[in-house]
Amino acid sequence: MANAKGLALVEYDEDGVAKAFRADVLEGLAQEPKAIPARWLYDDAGSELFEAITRLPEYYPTRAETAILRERCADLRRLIAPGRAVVEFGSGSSVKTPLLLECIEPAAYVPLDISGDFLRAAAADLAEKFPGLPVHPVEADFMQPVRLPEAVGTLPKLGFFPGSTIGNMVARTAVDLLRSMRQTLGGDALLLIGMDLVKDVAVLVAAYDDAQGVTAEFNLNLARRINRELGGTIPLDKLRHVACWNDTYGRIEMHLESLDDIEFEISGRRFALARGETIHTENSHKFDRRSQYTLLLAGGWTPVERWLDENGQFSLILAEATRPRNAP
Ligand code: AVI
Repeated sequence: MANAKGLALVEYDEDGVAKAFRADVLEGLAQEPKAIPARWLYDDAGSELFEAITRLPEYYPTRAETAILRERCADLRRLIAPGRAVVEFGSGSSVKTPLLLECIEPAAYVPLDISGDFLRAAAADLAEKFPGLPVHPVEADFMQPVRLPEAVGTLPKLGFFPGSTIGNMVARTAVDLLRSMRQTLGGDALLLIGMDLVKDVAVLVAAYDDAQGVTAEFNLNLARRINRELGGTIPLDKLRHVACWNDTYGRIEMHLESLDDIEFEISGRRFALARGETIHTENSHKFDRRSQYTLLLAGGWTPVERWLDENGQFSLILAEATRPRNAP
């Protein structure tokens, strides 16, 4: 679905619920093992909880990536010429985006996000911090190619995809997204992408199962959202948050595990969970250099430079849209 300007829009039903949310939940709970796409964790409450996660002592990715942006400002300025439109996939966090914008002298800033209220708040915040910079927020599902506002049509683009959000996708979806980003951004684009690294399992698990229980709240908020928006009757006190390392796929998995045999309804459909059964709610893949480069190349992006933080926990990669050429 597109609006008059040809921008991708999220479709809502008459109750104001995203149609795809209902479809994904009903489909995901009818399959075995049960799973719901992680993007539905981010309603307004989920987005706020995620912001709280980024400040937790155990959650190193945000601090590490922010440190790279601070330390590598001169490198970024050298490799990214002024005058690009920065297109951020997901609306900007309060710290990272300004660090980038301060570094590279952009001509415009275009945040893309599926969560409209959060998007508008983040865009207003950025516009205030950078009074001379044109800001064009676009409410869209960036998993599909997005037609950007005409105001930035002729500018060369820099895609910005921080936070290792790419790690929340299985390889096929990640490649589809990278290809679609290339289509959104054009053949002369650059992409600056954050990717988390494989490390000690205890460090990883602690980052997704923090002592204060904020990540547990973030995960349980999905069940709360289902109850509120889809008329669900999930007994929330019978679910617990689980984070575990899947070594085969190189990822942290989040699940909601049932503490009992339970039954509930969603949008008039009945579901059951046996005690110990889980709903898989998120993957967070961790990478090494080879797996990163393979993924980027498969998605149509050629790595230009790669930086790590001083503890070697997280990486930031600058890549350019791969130009068609003969190769062996
Ligand atoms: C947004 N994304 C990169 C976070 C991550 O680390 O995978 C989401 C998250 N889930 C639990 N904690 C953080």
